Amino acid sequence: MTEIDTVSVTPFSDQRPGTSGLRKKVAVFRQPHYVETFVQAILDCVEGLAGATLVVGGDGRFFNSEAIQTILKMAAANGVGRVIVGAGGLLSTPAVSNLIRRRKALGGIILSASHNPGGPDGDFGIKYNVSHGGPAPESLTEAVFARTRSLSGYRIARAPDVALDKPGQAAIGAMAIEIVDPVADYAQMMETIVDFDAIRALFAGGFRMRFDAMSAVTGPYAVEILERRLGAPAGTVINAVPLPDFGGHHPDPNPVHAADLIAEMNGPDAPDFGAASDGDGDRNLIVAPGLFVAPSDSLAVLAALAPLAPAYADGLAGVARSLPTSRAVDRVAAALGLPAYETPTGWKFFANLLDAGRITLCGEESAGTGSNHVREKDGLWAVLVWLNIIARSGKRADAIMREHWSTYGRDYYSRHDYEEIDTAVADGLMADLRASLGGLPGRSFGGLTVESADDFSYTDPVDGSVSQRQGVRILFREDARVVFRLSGTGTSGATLRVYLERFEPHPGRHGLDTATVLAPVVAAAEAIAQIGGRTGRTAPTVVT
Ligand code: VG1
Ligand code: CO
Repeated sequence: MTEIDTVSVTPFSDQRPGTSGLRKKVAVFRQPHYVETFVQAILDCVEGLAGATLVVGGDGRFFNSEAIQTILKMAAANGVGRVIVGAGGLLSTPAVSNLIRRRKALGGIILSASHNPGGPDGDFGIKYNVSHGGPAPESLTEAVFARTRSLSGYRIARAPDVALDKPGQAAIGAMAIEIVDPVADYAQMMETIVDFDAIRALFAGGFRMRFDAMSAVTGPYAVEILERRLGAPAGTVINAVPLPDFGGHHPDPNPVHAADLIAEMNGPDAPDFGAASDGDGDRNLIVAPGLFVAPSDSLAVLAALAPLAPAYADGLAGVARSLPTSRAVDRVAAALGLPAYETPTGWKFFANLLDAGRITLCGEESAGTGSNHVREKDGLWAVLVWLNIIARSGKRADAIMREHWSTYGRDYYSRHDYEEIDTAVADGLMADLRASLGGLPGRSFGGLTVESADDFSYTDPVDGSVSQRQGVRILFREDARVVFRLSGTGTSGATLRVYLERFEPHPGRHGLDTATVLAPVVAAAEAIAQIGGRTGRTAPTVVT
């Protein structure tokens, strides 16, 4: 008999999940009972746990292995029937979503802080996904938060650590543990979605690609799929080995943190196609030779051309984007007669729409795109669909982007992040901004006149749930827009995100510098929110 310990704890007050699970400094997670309290709260709040199957895996960051051993022992002590865990403790976020669905699991626990840096001084995170494979809805994350503040103890099996280094079977007491190849099921799924033969022919013809896995979880997936199954030359995938500290980098696929890739793609002998993914493999960055593809534009291109991939050959049911994502995809939807939805930030809001069959594709400005094949954003999937589009259309990636702008117009887009600002200052800025909204319409800032201003509230069309205060959006008559919101994934101070965009219909003006086009919008945002005066910052921390 495996003995079960019941350990008494004093609850924590800071375990409210944010945009994507609970995310904190590693030092916070390493406090005694911290992981255990959060995991017990999850296990207490999900229904039907007894005898059920859970999927567990993470992005390989520092503390991944320790957390997984704790979760396995707690799952056993709480009556879980079976845990499917990735060998080495690795599973990308979309691979977890796929396994939950394919194996009809009750849910899954993903260990990741996604794009946040890792290592002993970095960040760690835990997120829970439900039976459809998507992130837990707010009703569940709020219930978990309430539980973390009230529980008095947790249950854990007294058992040795389980060897997870290679696929196989294990057990703790009556609970079966199935250690799976993290890549196999995912790679198999991709073969059913995109045209592998067409992409194989592309590579066989000398097409050159660079994929930066950023020393995070996507490395093994990209090597298996791009190099082994699709025949891309060895070395196509760089930084392919997952490291606990991501080699000291932020595994955040944007032009700032993927600067080497951008430089190579702008160089004299640039490959034909460049891509990168984030810590847990759910985001993607697309770079054409000499042309960075804004994630919002990538979503629009996918919406327009996904039917070139076998899984979408019959067309799309509809599309969705998060509030701060540019309106480029809306223009495609309008042209094709597709329903288009605008949701709050974070994938949990897309899951209901996907489940109800209202949309096929969705995405976010932060380089997350996905479809109804899982209930998470999926970095490598987006890269493969782009390759499929290139292979089937016979066009270069930069030509595809430019032709898209000619057809639909271009939404110049940029995001300005002000990181680690004082929380009280950030809250004050947002509160005053909200209070000022009523007086903004009709006022002019530089050459821009406010058309409308509101605080985005979302009513889920499927279950009727309401999510308020999801971001301040200001629309200008000149077809420009600013969105302000505070990040829900940061771990120190507050991060103010300012999303800026301006539409340009004329093809003769599609080759301009983004910063120049957006300068008046930046000035209007500053005049409206007084960011400099309030935060003391003269410039954003990160511009993407
Ligand atoms: C950020 C992004 C958001 C994304 C979220 C989780 O959230 O802006 O679009 O869904 O990260 O992505 P926030 O609240 O910091 O703006 V991931 O790849 O970190 O799981
Ligand atoms: Co991520």
